Amino acid sequence: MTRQTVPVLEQPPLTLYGSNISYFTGKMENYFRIRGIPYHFKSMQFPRIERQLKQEVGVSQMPAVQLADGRWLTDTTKMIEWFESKFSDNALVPPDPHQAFVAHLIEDWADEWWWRPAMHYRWHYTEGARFASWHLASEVMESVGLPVWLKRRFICQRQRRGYTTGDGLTETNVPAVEASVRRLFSQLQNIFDNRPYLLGARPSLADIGLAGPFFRHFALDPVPLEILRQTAPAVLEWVARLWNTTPKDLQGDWLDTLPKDIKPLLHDIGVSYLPYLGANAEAVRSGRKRFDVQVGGVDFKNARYSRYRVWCLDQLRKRWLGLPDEAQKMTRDTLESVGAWSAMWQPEILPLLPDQEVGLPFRATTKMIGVY
Ligand SMILES: N[C@@H](CCC(=O)N[C@@H](CS)C(=O)NCC(=O)O)C(=O)O
Repeated sequence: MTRQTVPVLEQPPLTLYGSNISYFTGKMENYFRIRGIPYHFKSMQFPRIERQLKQEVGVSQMPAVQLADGRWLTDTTKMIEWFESKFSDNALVPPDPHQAFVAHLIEDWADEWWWRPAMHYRWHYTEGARFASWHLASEVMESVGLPVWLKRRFICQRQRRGYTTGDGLTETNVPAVEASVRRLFSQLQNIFDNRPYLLGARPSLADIGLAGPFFRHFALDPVPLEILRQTAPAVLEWVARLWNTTPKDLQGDWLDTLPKDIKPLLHDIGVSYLPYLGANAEAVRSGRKRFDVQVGGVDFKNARYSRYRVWCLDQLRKRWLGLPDEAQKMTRDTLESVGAWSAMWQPEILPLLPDQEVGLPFRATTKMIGVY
């Protein structure tokens, strides 16, 4: 059978499979809306879909996209990059390569670093766990013929074991993790009090990345939502603004230079996220599936390894290496000024698998975290 040659953006609506309370499904929906790419949303049905996803894209994770021509895609970062390659305007990345690097860095940090705290707020507090377990039991496990209470119990245990208490969180470090979330809220409040999007009067990949933790977690789950209402209403406004952003909003101005209020975010990336990525890479290199790491004043115990995040660090390095000379220097100066430079280069050699993730967005080698 020959493939259709209709350009992908002119094809009938694609199908987005996921859950409508999922981090990465929400990120992808924000992207599609901003770009005006029509899609149908369908809730994944577990466990049935797992086999199909492994067959079609290599791993079982959400979201997954099926194009009208039948092809399947996965991984929000690489899917967005792929869809962006079909547009000629490069509208979601600032033209200044230094700011463009920062946009990609923030997207990566939003995807990988805020996942654990987002899962914590959902699954640690009774209000969050009740709401989300009921929702998932009736949404993505609808077709499982078990009592709802049993499905809810299974879901709570699975998520905690995989992503919260089973991924480095302890009674002792939870206060510091929650303090880091409040700090993020206040840094973003400061930014969105002054302008509509992170890097100017128009959305960038940085905003789309942060839609992951915010749209379907911090601004939805009862406990962080109340903190946002009380301490960071401009962030709530931004969440709604982003959801209401359409292609006509891609005309606004970028900022001439990187604004000062972005620096505290970069500082936190430098003291927490990048050293964590380095420690994870060390754990993978030495074959450890669990590791302890102290970053940004938080002591994580028995965090799960992630091969995918080794690749994320490699992607960041490659992106910096691909910058023009002047932008390399400027970016290095910025990262040095906030203590985020040297951490990006440790360890020197990264333990990647052969051809790791080269097939994305059509085929993934690894899941985000080494569990399930
Ligand atoms: N890097 C992937 C991560 C996707 C991901 O991990 N999604 C979560 C749900 S929001 C998931 O499917 N987890 C797998 C599981 O729990 O088995 C992306 O950007 O799409």
